[in-house]
Amino acid sequence: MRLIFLTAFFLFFSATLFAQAFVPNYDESKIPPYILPDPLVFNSGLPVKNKTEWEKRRTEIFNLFEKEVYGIAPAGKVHLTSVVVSKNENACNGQAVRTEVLLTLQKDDRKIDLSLLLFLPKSGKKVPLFLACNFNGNHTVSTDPGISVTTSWVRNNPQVGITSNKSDESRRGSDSSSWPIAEIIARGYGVATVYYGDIDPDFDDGFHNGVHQLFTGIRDSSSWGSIAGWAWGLSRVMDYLEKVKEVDTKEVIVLGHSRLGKTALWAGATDKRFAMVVSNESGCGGAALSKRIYGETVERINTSYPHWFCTNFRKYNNKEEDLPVDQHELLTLIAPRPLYVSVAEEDLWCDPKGTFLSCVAASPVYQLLGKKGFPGKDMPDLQQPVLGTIGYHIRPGKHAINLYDWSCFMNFADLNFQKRKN
Ligand code: GTR
Repeated sequence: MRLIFLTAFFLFFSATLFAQAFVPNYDESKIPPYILPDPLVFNSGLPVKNKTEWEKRRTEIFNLFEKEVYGIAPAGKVHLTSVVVSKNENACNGQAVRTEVLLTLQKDDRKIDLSLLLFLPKSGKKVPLFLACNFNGNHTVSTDPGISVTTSWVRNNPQVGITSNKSDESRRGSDSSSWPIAEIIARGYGVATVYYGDIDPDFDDGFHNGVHQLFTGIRDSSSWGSIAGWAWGLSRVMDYLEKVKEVDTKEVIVLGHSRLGKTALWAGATDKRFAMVVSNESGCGGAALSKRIYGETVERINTSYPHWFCTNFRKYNNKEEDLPVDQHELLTLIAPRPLYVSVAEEDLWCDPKGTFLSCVAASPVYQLLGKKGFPGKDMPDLQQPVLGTIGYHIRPGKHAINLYDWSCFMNFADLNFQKRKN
């Protein structure tokens, strides 16, 4: 009897373990045959023939992404107030003005605060600006001692001494290699950043904190997840930037790395005020094609991060073939605006090739809209950026955002904003 019990227990235990073990596919020959939905064919099967028809088709694609992937953000408006908290007139060796602004978003009797950090070159002109969330708090992006240490929830990281979900002074400047602020300023761009945890803390709490708490409606399977929340927060920052006289609001670039690269894409899709989008190593649920089933999969991302997407997205766990959209169509939602997508050679989890193929498959929409789109059909060599209306590079190294990446983003922005002025 005992033996039977022990055997049954062993079998159950190993089956559970087996079910949990996830082995990502990194073998191109094991990619299943797949058909990508055509962004230029209506759900009815009819072709999209011109710009006017594209706007209707865009709405179809947008609705699918809202309902099935990221979730629908509530339509209600919030009241925005701002207070300047600190200013350094001599940031970046006197080249920039650094400001911290406390933004309060209020809806009825509920409110949340976002701390916005802004660096603007002292050019005396309206400047183009990169707007991006940061991962660990504003004080981590620069060594400037005047930047407030975030008091918001942060993920524990015992290796660097964070054990009670609070950051501290020791983390000041710890992410500065991802934020080459002096170089960005020297090239004439401003930078604005907000800690993504201010917008929505990155853990699954059933959507009681962050921006979700501002709206009290009943949630369903297509309600917004955290990525949609972060993107919505970036739009509220844009509401504020529209009032900053030094910022050229026709040249605001929304940028993000990794989960925040997914966020930047969704922000660009939901808010056409973003004149350009940059998405670095955004992978699954970002710029990489899901139907290739290479690296991170839909099931895997929904399991590790159940709060990032709407619950409808879980219908496609291990059923990528049933997805009514794929991520190249997310890119088409940004057309005709310039879009730059970048990857790293060793970051296979993010599927660099699937990201490239996504750019290729988005290109016909740009072309229909009279833009160059994505030139070429072969993966470029390392550090050979492709520069169409969609730009792309692959660089050596791992999952990160560094000075090389930023230099490419600025080259691409220079090019496109120049074209706009000519
Ligand atoms: C990973 C996740 C990726 C990517 C990354 C990040 O763990 O699987 O989708 O978003 O995190 O944001 O750093």
